[in-house]
Amino acid sequence: MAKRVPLSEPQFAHLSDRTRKWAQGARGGREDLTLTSPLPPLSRGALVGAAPLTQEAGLRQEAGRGWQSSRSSRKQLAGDRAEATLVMEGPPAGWAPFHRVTPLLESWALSREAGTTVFLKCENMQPAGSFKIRGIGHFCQQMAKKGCKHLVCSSGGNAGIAAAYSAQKLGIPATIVLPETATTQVVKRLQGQGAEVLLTGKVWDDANLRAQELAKQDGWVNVPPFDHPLIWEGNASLVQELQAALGTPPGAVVLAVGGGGLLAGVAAGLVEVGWQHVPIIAMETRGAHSFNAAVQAGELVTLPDITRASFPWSVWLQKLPGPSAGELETEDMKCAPGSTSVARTLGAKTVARRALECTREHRVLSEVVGDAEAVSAVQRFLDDERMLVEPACGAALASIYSGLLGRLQAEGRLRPLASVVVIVCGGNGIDSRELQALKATLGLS
Ligand code: PLV
Repeated sequence: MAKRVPLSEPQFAHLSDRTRKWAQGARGGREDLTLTSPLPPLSRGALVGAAPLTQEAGLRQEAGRGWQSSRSSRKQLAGDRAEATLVMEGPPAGWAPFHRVTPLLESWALSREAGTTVFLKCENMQPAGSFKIRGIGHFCQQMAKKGCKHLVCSSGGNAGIAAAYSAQKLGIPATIVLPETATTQVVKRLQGQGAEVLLTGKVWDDANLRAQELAKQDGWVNVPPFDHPLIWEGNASLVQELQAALGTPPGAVVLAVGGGGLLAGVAAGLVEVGWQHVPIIAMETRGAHSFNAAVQAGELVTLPDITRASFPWSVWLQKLPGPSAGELETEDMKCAPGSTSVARTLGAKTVARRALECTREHRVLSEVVGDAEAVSAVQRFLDDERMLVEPACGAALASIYSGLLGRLQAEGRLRPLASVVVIVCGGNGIDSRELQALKATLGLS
């Protein structure tokens, strides 16, 4: 066990109000908080209170520049005479997180569109091109510590790039399993990062089965793109950065949902920073709307397919278990004949159970937009902000460009918003030619 050191005055000063109150309620003050290892100077970081969901977690240091937090911090409480011992076992020196603190930009163009202040959390600026590096980088570091010899990750693209990037940093070989619909630029990028690339099946779920098989080999570890507590923990760092940048809570957070790892991480992060009252607007494209289907059904739903080339008339639902597909189909879930969801990286047929649970603990508005709205949002965002993102991210941006945010407020489903944060989740599966092709397919000029 490492040596215990008391928190320094500046470190104590960096505690959030909530955590300071907790510490004082527990024993009284700074002297009672001890650390097993000295913290490096807190340049930007703040110690923040733990989520009630993860009481074990005790305190956690924000992932500021250069130092990732107390993954196994813990507080020991003994009835009324609560004794607080903070045990911080940060990763060894040199194990800085792989993700960056991303800019939070106020967007003039989107604010004008939304009629309220819109902040863009620019996850497209992460080294691996999307927010995925937060959870996956954290997961891979933890696995490397446990002696993992080979990482395998099934992905729609971005999770794979994050896993390959992490593997390269850790010096561990990686195999990335993608559906056959993966774009060539994603495959090339992965190969360029030294990963072995396998193409299997039509959608992510097919690739996932293959990855699970491969992971049975000795020393291999499967990197789940969205369904694991470490992934949510890593993704939660995004909210800690929002708190550090904004200070006060935004009116709402808008994000895209694929398998629900971003949603689960953001929900946990909001609780951690005491912003659990902030609603989340969860966006999907029609045809990749497994979260919306689950919310409507009140339980997990498996979509039989993601793209609808072979399901031209409706999204047939295969509910597990329960009423027949027809009974569950709503107007919202129907899609135009022959249309195809282009948000490939939102294509998980079933969301993580945790994503659905979040709706019971948190105010989550599940909304679905069409492909054309997502792609048109990509184009408008490119023109407005000069940033090119995937249709998966376009789904989140469409909440503003399609007027959805205004409608939710007009219908009274959302209070009038003083500000909103849109998570620009990024994405690598796009370039100017791909955008042109998508627009042509969807009949957008
Ligand atoms: N994409 C995953 C899952 O695909 C992947 O393998 O890349 N925005 C972007 C740009 C994404 O790449 C993803 C997930 C999401 C949003 C949704 O995140 P999630 O899965 O955590 O809800 C099948």
